[in-house]
Amino acid sequence: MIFTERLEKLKSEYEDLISRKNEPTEGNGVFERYRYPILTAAHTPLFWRYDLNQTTNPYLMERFGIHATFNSGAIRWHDRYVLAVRVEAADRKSFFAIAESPNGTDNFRFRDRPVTIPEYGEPATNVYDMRLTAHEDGWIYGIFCVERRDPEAAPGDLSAAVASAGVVRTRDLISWERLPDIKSASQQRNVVLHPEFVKGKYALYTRPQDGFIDAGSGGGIGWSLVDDMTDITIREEKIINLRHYHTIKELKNGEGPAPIKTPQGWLHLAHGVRGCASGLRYVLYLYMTSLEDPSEVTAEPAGFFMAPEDDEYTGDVMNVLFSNGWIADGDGKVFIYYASCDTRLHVATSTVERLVDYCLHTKPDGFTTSDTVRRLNELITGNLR
Ligand code: BGC
Ligand code: BMA
Repeated sequence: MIFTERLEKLKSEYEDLISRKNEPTEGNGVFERYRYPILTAAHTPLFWRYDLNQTTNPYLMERFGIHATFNSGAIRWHDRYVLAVRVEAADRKSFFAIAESPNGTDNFRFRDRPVTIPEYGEPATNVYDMRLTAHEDGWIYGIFCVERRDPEAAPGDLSAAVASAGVVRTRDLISWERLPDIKSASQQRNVVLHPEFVKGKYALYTRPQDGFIDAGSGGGIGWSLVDDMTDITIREEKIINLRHYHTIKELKNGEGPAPIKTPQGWLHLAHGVRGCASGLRYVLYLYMTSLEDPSEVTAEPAGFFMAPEDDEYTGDVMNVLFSNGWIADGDGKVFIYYASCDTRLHVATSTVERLVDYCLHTKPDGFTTSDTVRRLNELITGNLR
């Protein structure tokens, strides 16, 4: 009896949560946040977490812990907003699962099963942060981080790991073909495929790094042209968006989702990381590159575009906003899918026009405090005239 009653209660609470209407909050003119996160661990189906058979689970206990739902790739697919979500189980392993919504801001539902990604080589200890790109060659590619323990780690060092980039492709977001991992002289995280051919080649945003955590001499977001997605070796890598002392991206930065094409140039969303007493602080920033040469930066507003606010500060990994998915609709509306603290997934909305206006009319960082004061005074002078 208790079993049946609890199950009914769980089911009705779950349906209420999944079908809850979301609403935008007053924004700063650049974008609007939404009242509720769009996906949390509680949004994963009950039949992922509970054994629903009274004989084998008389106490109706959770048998499989889901810890978090975050950093998701995003794509518009027919009339649906589709996310490839990083779902993390209680055992710290993450995997991908597809969730879809009819309107992009609420009613996201997970498909019945997570995505099965075939292994390539040594089985991965963990996979995460898939970027989805609908390429002009007709395939949808997913590039994600593959993490394995460092085979050269000292016996007592259980943290040393190696990050590389895994590649899958699909035509229907149902069956996924695994392609060889990307070969690169350095470790790689945050590798993203540009949606168009450039000089007849596939173009990749990369993020070379010296160690597993440290970007080290890897100066920032890289750019590399390759011939064939089924056999990628990163040979030449040029750094197109550099890290910089005393900025929001002093320690690390990385491309978010694939850029959006606009009449004024490619619009990019990225994350920047700095160190502070409480650890690493991750924020989001925007920049633009040229249509003729997508590796040439044409605009970059100073500072962050989005940083954690209120509840977004708290979670598994504090002080983190991260995004690897956004969708631009035909009418110019943009849905930015961002996660807070490696815990939950949110949406913010804007338009291509507003984001481009923000990029072109927000002054770049001058790298000194007196330049910041000069920019502020310029604005004040205009307003007080
Ligand atoms: C975590 C990632 C994190 C990375 C670097 C991995 O083990 O799963 O979320 O970005 O370490 O800190
Ligand atoms: C990383 C990313 C994300 C994560 C962030 C904060 O470097 O790749 O997966 O959100 O750290 O933990």
